[in-house]
Amino acid sequence: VPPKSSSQPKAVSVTVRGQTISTDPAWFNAPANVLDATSRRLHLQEDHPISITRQIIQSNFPAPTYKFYNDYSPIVTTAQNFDSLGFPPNHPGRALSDTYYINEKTLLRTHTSAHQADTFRANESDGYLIAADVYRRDAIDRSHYPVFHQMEGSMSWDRNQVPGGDVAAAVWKDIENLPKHDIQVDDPNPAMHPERNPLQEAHHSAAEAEAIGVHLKRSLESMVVDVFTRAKAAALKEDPDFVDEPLQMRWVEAYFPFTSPSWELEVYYAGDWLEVLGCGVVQQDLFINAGVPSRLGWAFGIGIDRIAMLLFKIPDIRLFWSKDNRFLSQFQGVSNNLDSLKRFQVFSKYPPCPKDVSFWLSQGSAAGGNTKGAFHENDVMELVRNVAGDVVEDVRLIDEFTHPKTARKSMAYRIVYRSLEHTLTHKEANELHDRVCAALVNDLGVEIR
Ligand code: FA5
Ligand code: MG
Repeated sequence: VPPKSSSQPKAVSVTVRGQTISTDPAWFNAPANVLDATSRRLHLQEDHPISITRQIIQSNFPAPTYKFYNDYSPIVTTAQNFDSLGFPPNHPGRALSDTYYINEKTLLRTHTSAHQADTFRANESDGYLIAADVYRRDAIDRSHYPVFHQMEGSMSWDRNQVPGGDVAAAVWKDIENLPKHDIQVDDPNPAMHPERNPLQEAHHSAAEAEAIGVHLKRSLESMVVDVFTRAKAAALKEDPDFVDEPLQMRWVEAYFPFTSPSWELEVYYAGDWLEVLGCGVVQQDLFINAGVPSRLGWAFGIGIDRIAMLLFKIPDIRLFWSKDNRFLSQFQGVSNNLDSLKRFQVFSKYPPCPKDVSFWLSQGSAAGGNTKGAFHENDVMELVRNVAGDVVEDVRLIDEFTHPKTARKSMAYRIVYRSLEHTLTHKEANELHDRVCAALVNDLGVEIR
């Protein structure tokens, strides 16, 4: 149960996309700005960069091999979001500090994987893509926002439908038909690791898992290469002398409860490695529980916003929520003609306004926990977002220590305020910061130093 707070949501029910759900005060923690976002559906809004990016990703996974599902409701059950995917009961992702709940069993999906089990059960095609808005209590910076968009993808082969029941051979044949690219992708780790990333040996052979892994990685690499090729073509249209930074990608070992082995793909962007997706070989229990035990295959989940940032060179994830015409008008007509893509022109760069706040935690609330009364960093993030809205660009812990005598814990955060639409005056920034400090005291019970 999160700490009681004055900004705590109080409604007895919420209506999301026409569905009314009763709230449970012990669980309900979705603030109004987050609930409002459920009606935006940016991934379906014509000529919106999120929607354009969805279309480009989709074009790399063609119908009828892949079927597209773009309209699943964001309201799901804990069974869909966690249990069906093998999340253990104590998994941190289930905590109120990380997830927006409506009541004990109902939440705003935290990932598009919430629809994997249902889509496998429907069994309407070998492959599928699911694009949707997802919700998480998370850090605040230029690549994290509490609402973002994911594209889930999966491809599977039915043992009973491939020649001789030889899935590995069938997958290798399909690999030959995938688009080829000539980018060198770093992939330093072995395909599988006996403890961290094991083969599901009760269900398939190493040859099958390896072939599925290659098909998965090649499909995703080609998609990223396509995104970069389109971005480059757009830049060259305006500037024939344009020279792009070479595209750099690398595979990193990962862990998800619903895939094994698992990987993440990172792309080098603006001086840093940016994680763009997670993926892996689907845990066979998902297929078994969905009534399709003879299928095996892969799944991935991409952050569409992150790909859109790479594609358009958009410097800040908040821009996607902007209703400013200087932003939206730049993408006009692109949904109907993806080749008319233009390079995004930054229309403003207003100065940042960094402000620090340090405070003592209230007695007995150790940082990092998420049981009753405990301090959790995501509570700070959300509180700042609730007060300052999209004017907050970044929130970062810059110092923490425990007083040697009193054992009280002190934390210091740097909050960067910066509007995307105008220059913040000192007065505006100070007023926002004062309200943030007051809310920290009121809602989290801290003592400002
Ligand atoms: C998942 O959500 C898994 N469901 C992905 C998956 C699907 C794995 C199928 C295996 C099989 P993760 O939490 O890493 O994984 O999120 C996936 C992607 O979403 C990230 O790589 C990133 O691109 C994007 N993402 C995550 N958090 C945020 C955020 N706060 N803001 C914007 N994008 C985010
Ligand atoms: Mg991740």
